[in-house]
Amino acid sequence: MALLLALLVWALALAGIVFLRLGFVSMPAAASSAAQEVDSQLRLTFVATGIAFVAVQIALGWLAFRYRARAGRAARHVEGSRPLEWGGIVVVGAVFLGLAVLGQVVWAGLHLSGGEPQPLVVEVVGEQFAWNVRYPGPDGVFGRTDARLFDPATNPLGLVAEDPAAEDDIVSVNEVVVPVDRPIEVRLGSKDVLHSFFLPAMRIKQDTVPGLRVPLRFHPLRTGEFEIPCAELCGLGHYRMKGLLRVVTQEEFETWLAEQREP
Ligand SMILES: [Cu+2]
Repeated sequence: MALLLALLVWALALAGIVFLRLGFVSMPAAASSAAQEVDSQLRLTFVATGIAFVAVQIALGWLAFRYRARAGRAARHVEGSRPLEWGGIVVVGAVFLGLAVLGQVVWAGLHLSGGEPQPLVVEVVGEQFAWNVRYPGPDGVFGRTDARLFDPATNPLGLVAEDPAAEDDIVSVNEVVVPVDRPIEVRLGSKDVLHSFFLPAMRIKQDTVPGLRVPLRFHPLRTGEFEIPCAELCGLGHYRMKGLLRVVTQEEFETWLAEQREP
């Protein structure tokens, strides 16, 4: 019975490892430099916790077998060991703190540093249930907006027509187009409630908050189309709130921009 229990523990641990290794649960391929950093940190965490997991499962199975009840004598009672317990606390604590500090360094590099110089700036404003996307146009300046001018059909961002800087602004809905291999800064906002701008392939996610413009930076390394789901339950239509990020070549980007400028 004890041997069976030990074998079961080991079989379950092995099944878990095989399940992970075969890639039944895997993230979309990394598509930005930040994603690669996040993935290598995650890999480190998996390796550290994986080694601990295997060691604990082996020990668990072995102890279940070693201290089994035998005919004629009761299962052995173990008092515990102070040095062993303290050793465990120190080792586990050191591993967790070490991983936390390393992870924090990656996080700070992605979110707290000023980012790369001269990013392409795009504004993305969430609303129930769409992403409004705005480019500043040739002048590089976002024109003024006014919430009283919001019109879902003709002026979703409430651009002020009298402002010369607003004249060349380009607005699209649910489609963010950016050139590959260039730093991008998305300025996130919301018209109504909390939404969350999620780019799984870039490993970034940021809540959008009414009244705030929150910068989010990434650097796409390959072309392709990437879904931008809203990752914050924001109302009845939340399930259908998703945009598309298209990472294209510089030439394709310029062509697209020119097309958008035509009235
Ligand atoms: Cu939403």
